[in-house]
Amino acid sequence: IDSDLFLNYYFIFFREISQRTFVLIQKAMNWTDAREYCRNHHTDLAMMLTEPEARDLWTVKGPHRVWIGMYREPWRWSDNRNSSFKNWRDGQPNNYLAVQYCVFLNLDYTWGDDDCTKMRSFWCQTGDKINYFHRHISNAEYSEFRVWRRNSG
Ligand SMILES: [Ca+2]
Repeated sequence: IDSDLFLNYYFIFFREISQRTFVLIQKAMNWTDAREYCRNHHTDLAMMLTEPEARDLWTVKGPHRVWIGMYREPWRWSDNRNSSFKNWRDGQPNNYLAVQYCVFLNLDYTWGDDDCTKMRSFWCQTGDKINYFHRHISNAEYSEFRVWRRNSG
């Protein structure tokens, strides 16, 4: 291998943790199709495991009764995580007619359980995912990077 050519093959590696954002999708879909849509176009249906996470949504107004990423049995988030945080409206979940296995968000951000086949708008979330990527760097950039590394400990 020619040494000059060899020295040009440096790569820099990045790890990026993107911030989560909630995205309202104003298309009516059943819960399962809504989840599929979110996974294809974003990350997943919206999940809020703690009150602070739920509050991120309280600053925006969505329509009434929008699917979020919670279902059962037992109650769990779309990616199978569990959380003690719940925000049920009084009297919910009531599993009315024994067909209510999916969760929607009311205008006041409380939750209700409902029939998963009902067609509703839904909240997706995007981000909250670790991305790894790399980029080729020139010999000169590599030298600079080494200096920067040395100076930044
Ligand atoms: Ca209900």
